[in-house]
Amino acid sequence: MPDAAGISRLRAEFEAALAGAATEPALREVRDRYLARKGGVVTSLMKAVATAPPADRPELGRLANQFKREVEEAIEARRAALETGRPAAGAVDITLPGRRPPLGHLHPLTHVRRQVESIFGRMGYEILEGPEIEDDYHCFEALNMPPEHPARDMQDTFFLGQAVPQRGLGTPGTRTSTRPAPPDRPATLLRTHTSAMQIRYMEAHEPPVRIVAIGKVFRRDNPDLTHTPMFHQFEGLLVDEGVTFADLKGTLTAFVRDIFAPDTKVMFRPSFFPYTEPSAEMFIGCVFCGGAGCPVCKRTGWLEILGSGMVHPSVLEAVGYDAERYSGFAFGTGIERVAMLKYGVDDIRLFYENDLRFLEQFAF
Ligand code: 2U9
Repeated sequence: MPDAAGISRLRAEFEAALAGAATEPALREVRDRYLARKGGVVTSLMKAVATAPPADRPELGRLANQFKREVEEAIEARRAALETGRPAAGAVDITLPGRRPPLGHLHPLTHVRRQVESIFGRMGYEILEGPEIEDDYHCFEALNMPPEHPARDMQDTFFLGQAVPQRGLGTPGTRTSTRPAPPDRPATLLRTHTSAMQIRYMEAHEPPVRIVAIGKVFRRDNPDLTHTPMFHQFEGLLVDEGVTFADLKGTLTAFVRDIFAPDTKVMFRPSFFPYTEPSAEMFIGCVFCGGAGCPVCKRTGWLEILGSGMVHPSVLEAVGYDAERYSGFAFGTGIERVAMLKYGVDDIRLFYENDLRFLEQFAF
C-alpha cells in the first residue's frame, strides 16, 4: 500500500536514475521504466492509490500526481538538454576533459626582486632584510646626515615618536627638521631607505662586506605617477681593501645589462649624496626609443636608473672601519623604478591596486 514515505523513496530513486542518464538511450530507458503505460512505476503507483483506503486517497492522489508531474518535467528537461548538447543541470559527463585550474603567477615586483637577488647573489653578495622601524641614528646620523641635515626633514619621514620637531632655519614655516632625541631615547621612524640595515651589518661584521639590502621603505610623499608613500628599495654595499670607482662602474654595468638587455648603454653623471663621495647617478639608454629621444626620457635618450658612489669615509669610521685601509662603493634604487622601466609601466600606483587586468599581463 503506498504512503507519503514510499512516494519520497520513489522520488529519490528516480532522481538517482535520472542523474545517471547522460545519453539519449539511457534517458529513454528511464522514461520507459517510470512512464510506461504497462508496468511503469508511475502507472503502478496510480493503480495502488485507486485501491487505497478512501480516507487516504485524496492526499495520496495529490502526492502521486505531483510525483508524476515531476518525473515528466525532469525527463523532458533532460531530453531537451541532451538534444542541445547542453549538460542537464546536475548531470556529470565524466567523459569530458578536465578543466585546468587557472594557475597564478608572480607579481611583477616579486619577479624583479627575485631577479635582483639572483644577479647579485651570483656576484657573491649576501641578501639582507631587516627592521622597517628604525632609529634616527642608524637611518641618518651614521650615514653622515647630522642633526640639522635637510634630509632629516620632518616632511619626508614618518616619525613614530620622540622626534622633537623644530622650525628649520630661515623664513618661518620653512621645512621642519628634528632635533635628535636624547641618546638614551633615539627617535624611532619608518625607515626612509634600507641603508640602516647596512650600518647594522657593518657594526657586526669586519670587511670584506658584500651585501644587498632589500625591503619596504617609507616616504611622506603624496601618491602620484612615480611616488607612493611606501615602495620597495634595494641598496648594495661593497667594502674591502682597494675598492675603486671602476669596480662600482663595472658592477653596476653588469647589473643593468643582466636585468635589462646585454647591449644596454650606460652613463654615469656626477651627483651628491651625504653618504657617498664621489657620488654618481647612473643612466641607461632609453629602453623605449633606443636613445633617439621620446616623452618617457624627456627627449634626452637617457633614463636615470639608480644613485651610487664611493662610501663616505665618515660612514666607515662611524662603524669603526679604518677608512685609510678600506674603501667601498654603494648604490640604491627602487624595485618599482626598475620594474617600470623594464615593463613600460607609467604609473607606480598600478603595482598596488590589485587590478587583474594589469597583473595578468605579467604571467611569467
Ligand atoms: C651605506 C653607505 C652608502 C646607498 C646609496 C643611493 C646612492 C641612492 C636612492 C635612489 C632612489 C634611494 O630608492 S631611492 O629613493 N639611493 O641614490 N643610495 S648611494 O648608499 C649607501 C648605503 C649604505 C652604509
